[in-house]
Amino acid sequence: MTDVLGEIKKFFSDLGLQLELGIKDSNLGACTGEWIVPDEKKELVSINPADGEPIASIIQADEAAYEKVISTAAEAFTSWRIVPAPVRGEVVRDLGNELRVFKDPLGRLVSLEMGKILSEGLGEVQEMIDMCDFAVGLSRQLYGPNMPSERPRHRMYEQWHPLGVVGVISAFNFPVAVWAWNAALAAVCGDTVVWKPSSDAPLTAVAVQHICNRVMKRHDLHGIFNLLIGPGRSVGERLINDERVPLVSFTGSTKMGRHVAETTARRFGRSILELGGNNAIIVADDADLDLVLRAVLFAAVGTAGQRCTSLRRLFLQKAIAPQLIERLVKAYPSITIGDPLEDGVLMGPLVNERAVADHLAALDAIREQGGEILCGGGRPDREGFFVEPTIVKAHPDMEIAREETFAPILYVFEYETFDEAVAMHNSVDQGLSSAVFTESMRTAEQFLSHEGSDCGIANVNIGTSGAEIGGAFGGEKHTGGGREAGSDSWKGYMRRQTCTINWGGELPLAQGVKFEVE
Ligand code: UN1
Repeated sequence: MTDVLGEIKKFFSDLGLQLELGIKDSNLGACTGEWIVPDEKKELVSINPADGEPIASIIQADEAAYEKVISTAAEAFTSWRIVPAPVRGEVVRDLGNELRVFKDPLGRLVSLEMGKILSEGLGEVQEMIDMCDFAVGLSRQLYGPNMPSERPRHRMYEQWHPLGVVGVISAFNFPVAVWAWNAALAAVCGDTVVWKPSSDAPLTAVAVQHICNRVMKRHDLHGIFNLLIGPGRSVGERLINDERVPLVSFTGSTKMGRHVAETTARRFGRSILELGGNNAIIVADDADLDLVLRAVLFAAVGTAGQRCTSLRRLFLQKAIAPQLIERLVKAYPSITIGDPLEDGVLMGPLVNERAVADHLAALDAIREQGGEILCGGGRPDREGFFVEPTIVKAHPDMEIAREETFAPILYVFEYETFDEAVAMHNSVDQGLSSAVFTESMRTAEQFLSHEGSDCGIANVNIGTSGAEIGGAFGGEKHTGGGREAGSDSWKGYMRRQTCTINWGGELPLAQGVKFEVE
């Protein structure tokens, strides 16, 4: 453990930051390329969730730092938008290459600070790199279509323009990858980015900002990637209310997302929302149960159940339910829980004490509502914010199973007909990720059809989590409807313009309207 911290400290000091506790002018939370020292020194201590001990502290942004960051980002936009998109792509290429250099220490820092196992910490940095690569290609493909005009000697087409300053409010569970989903796209689209990361993961954000600064310096750029660390109720609130920020991309709870949506909409700003999920797998009686077992373990227990895409509900056809439940209940206790940076550990801690309290409160609700805890349920006797992964035999009337508890709790339901399973599956408020396990083409296609899953993501013989960046990521209903990362998500970061050009000598009106002045 000490070694790992030493290594990470070295990584930070190589970047020019002393990773220490206490108020230090080197540990700052606001940056435009230059770090901003606020007058008011409000400390934020980052805690290692694996032992509850402080790692280092930073000074949070105050109001003056906020102003400096937003005005710099707005100013930088006026010149960044003029840079041709493929040239912007070159800058993002360089960022991806720099992330390759720092993949290992940054991945370790992610694990240290928020508790996901190292393989997932490294995977998260890989997701950032993939996103940069994707954005580089995209920088030559920001296409708009052209349409045949109904009028002679007229031409119609659509083009996409940069939007402005994009606010990115990210969550602790993917502390750096979700920033990259937004930032890499926004940057090639010609926008500038202001990032308010989660207060549970400030150090990873500071590290990423240092990496951005190195790259930006090489290109003699300033104010494209900006950082603002501070509480949601001050920094976040200002950001969502700020008319200079035409788009806010928010990842977090449905409750906060509703507030972000309402606030941005009131000022005719835009929001991209990635909110709660209540993801499920339906297992048909013809499924390959070996595949199911592996998929369920990763989706339900991976990241300690703290992905938006984590598996929370499992619908089992009655005929195969007993044997699958038996195999799951046998497999769960063999999952090694412990320090996420240690080899062989599959599940680290939850992010903080409040998350543990939420897990325990959900267990109380489960017992009250008639759920049967088949395994887990407790809190291991060790330091840090650990809980046991839990399987619950649930029934459709359990209210608690309709909520997203950000913890490794899996609700298992039985069903008879596939239609009944789909109805139960779709009966919750959230609509992020979903999957079916079956060997039947008919069952799989029904699940993927409009009569099937109502989610933004629908998989066959793959778990609910671990999506690739190439697809658009997001969900329906109370998940907020936003789309980030791949496919045509980039359109959310630009403004569309429809252009009609008359190159003839007449002025015909559309729809055959005549308006002749004698
Ligand atoms: C999230 O939990 O907010 O599909 C994002 C996945 C990851 C992203 C999760 N690629 O599980």
